[in-house]
Formats: sequence, C-alpha cells, structure tokens
Amino acid sequence: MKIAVIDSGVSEDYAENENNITNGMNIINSKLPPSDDNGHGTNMMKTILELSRSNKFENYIQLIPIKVLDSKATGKKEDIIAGIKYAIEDTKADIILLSIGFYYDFPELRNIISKAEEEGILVVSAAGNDSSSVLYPAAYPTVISVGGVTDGLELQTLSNSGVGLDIVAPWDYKINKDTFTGTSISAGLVVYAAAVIKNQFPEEVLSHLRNRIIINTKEVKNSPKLDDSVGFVDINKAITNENSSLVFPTQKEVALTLPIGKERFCIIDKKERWFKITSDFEGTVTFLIQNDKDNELTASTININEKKYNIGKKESLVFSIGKGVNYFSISTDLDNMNYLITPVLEIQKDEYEPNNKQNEAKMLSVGPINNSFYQANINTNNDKDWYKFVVQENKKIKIIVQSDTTRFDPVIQLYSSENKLIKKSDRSSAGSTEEIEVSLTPGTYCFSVNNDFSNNYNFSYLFNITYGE
Ligand SMILES: [Ca+2]
Ligand SMILES: [Ca+2]
Ligand SMILES: [Ca+2]
Repeated sequence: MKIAVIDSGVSEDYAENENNITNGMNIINSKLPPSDDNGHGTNMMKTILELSRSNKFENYIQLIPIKVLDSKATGKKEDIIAGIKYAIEDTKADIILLSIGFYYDFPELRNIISKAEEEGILVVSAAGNDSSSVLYPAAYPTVISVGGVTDGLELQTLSNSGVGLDIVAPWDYKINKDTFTGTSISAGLVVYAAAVIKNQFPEEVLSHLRNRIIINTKEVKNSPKLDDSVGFVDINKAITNENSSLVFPTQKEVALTLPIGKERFCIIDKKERWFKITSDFEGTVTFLIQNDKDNELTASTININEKKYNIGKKESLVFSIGKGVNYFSISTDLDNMNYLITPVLEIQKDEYEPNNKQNEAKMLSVGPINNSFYQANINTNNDKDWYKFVVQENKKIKIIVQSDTTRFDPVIQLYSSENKLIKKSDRSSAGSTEEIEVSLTPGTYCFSVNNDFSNNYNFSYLFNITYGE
C-alpha cells in the first residue's frame, strides 16, 4: 500500500532508519531531498508507521514523503497542487494524505482532486483546527474529511465540523513521550485504517471502499455541530460488515441522514425507505444520482416522495427544502439497486436580490449605534450585494459586515452617488468582521458586499449601517 504524505517532508534522522519510507520528492526545491524543517510531516509519518508496527502491518505499507510545506508549515498554492499532481502521476500511490487545507474552494484544487478520483486514488484530508467550517479539499464530495474527538468520543472543541465532515478519529495520539494533536493526526489515523481496510478489499472500487470506511463506524457523543451521519473510524466494523452502502430504514422516525455535499452509496429496493437532509437554510437540494458503475443496468425508475423519476446513468433531481430536518421517502420498482447519491445544497436568495449591480442597489435605513443587523445570503458564486442609503446631515457612518463561517472573506466598497469609490475595506480575512467608518456629507451613497473567496457560497451574513457620534 503506497501512501503519499503531502506535507513538510520527513526528517532525515527518522527516514534513515526506516525501510518503509521512500526517497520521495521535494516540490519546493527538486534538487534537495524532502527534508522536514518543520516537524509536521515527520509526525504524520511516525503516526502511520508506529501504528502499523504495533499492529504488525508495517510490511504492507510504504510511505512517500512529498514536501510542499516550508519550515513554518505553510505552502504555496501552486506547490500544493504540484505535490498532489506528482503523487497521482509519478508515485502510483493508493492513498494520498493531505493534512493541509484552504478556507476556499478553487478550480485547480477541485480539478486535481477529481483527477485523483479518476485514477482510483483515495484522498484523506484534515477538516482543520479552528472550530470552524470544514476546509478544502476535505469538504469535496470525494475526499474523506476527518475531524478530531476526545477520548470520551466528544467532538474536540477546536476541530472543524459541520457540512462536509465525514468521519472522526482521535484528536491526539501518543508515541512514547510525544503527543501529536490536531485533525492532521486524526487524518493520519484514518489513513492507517483505510490502508488496512483496502488491504482486505483489494478489488473494491474506490467509491465503495470510501463508503465502506465512512459508514461502518462507531457512534460518537451527540453534538449540534456533528451531523448524525458522522461516526468514529472503526476498522473491525468496516472489515467485517459486508455492506459498503447505506440501507435506509422503512420507518420515517429513524430515517438516516444523507450528508449535504458528500456522495454516498445507497441500496434502494421496492420498500418505502426513509432518509433525511438537515439544512441550516431554506433553499433547494439537488440529488445527483448515478446508477452504480458496476451495474450493467443503465436505466431505472425511482420514487422520491411518491413521485416517479427515470434514472439514466446520471440524473439531477431538484427539491425544495426548509431550514431544519427534511424527510424523503425513496423506493424503486427493482430489487436492490445501488445508487450513488450526492445531495447538493443551494441556499435561497436573500430578500434584497436581485442586487448584483450598482443600479439594483436596495435602499436601507441608517440606524443608531447597536441598531439590529440586517441578514443577507451569499447564495451563488460571485454573488455581489449592492445596498444604498441616504445621509441627511454631516455624519460619521459605520458599516459592519460579519459572518460565522471561515468560508466568507468579506469585502466592502463604499461609493458616492457620482459613482466614486470612497473607501474599500478588506483588512481581515476568513470569517472575520469587516468595517468601514467614514464622515459623509448629505446625499445618497451605495456600497457593495462580496466574498473575496469568490467560489465559496451557501452561507448568510449580518450587516448594519449606523450613525457614529
Ligand atoms: Ca445576496
Ligand atoms: Ca446579490
Ligand atoms: Ca476581508
């Protein structure tokens, strides 16, 4: 089992004595070996290798260090993409471990992760360690995203969670006197599990193997931040359970969650079975439904909420959903059809839309300090929201934009009625508050709000416009 560890490399002292570690590659400087000047990559290697050794599995694994992170454990976007590309094209890796994440989705990352999928390589990635939204690439549908839990199987407070999280594993891992912590380590532990499980099911196609790992888990402590589809990695269960697909119950009360933005194999038959989608927002959910590739049948019929749909190789079915739990019944006219289903959420437009252009700006009133906030949504790629307001007398005006997700890097731009840019504010980055404070003379002004992470959407934000002193 070849495991590409795309990280800060491996320390020469450690690698020297290990037959399980290959020479690897230094993407930052290809003339140099992938020496670890940070320690993060070496810790990942140690975690996987020591765990393998204590379970007599070390003869089955080979670790490939691919250095893309520097001494501060930071890396250039281009190097990280190049490291993944190298792992796919030059190493014949079975598994890629990416304990690296971005706050934002971008095409190069999305495309290279799709390439790994096409090549049959399992990608495992850390959810992130700042109590916020799941990072990319972990949040992509085909990546196993890993969060961290305490010994008591409770979500570790720093672990990222919510939409996009697949599985959890220990937040910390002890080797001799050292304790390694964070979702990087959690992801490393899941990589070890994935290697053992894959070794037992060498013929299983990637999407089924991934599903097997994600759905055959141990229950964890309930948390509002953890979807009930998320469990604790369980090698034994994944190996002994024949099933690599979800089987929905026939009673609505115990419907299983189908997680938003992630693909799952589901066995559907003639019985009416139940699943649910839990959403923080009103909007639509599109079910991307595929007949199982292994199945020769290329067309079938399914019934969702008592309506019939013809399913070819691939279909998209759109349903309205409300905030909270949404139940769906599902059946087919056939026995035991395996479908790959990915629910994709699009939250609804806010009440100020359409306001993507300056001449569509919505008029709002300016309030006193501590005025209540307006709420709006970023509901599509590049959604831009224009607002305008009137100032009656010389006043200091303050505009605040804030959100609770690191998927939002707010930008505010304030313009005069003559269309002159008065002020732009983009001082802070992911998930932080942006504000403009400026003295204005009487007149009409407008401002725009947009996300600097232009590919990220599906969240709401709060804003207000107030008078200063
Ligand atoms: Ca909007
Ligand atoms: Ca808009
Ligand atoms: Ca900003």
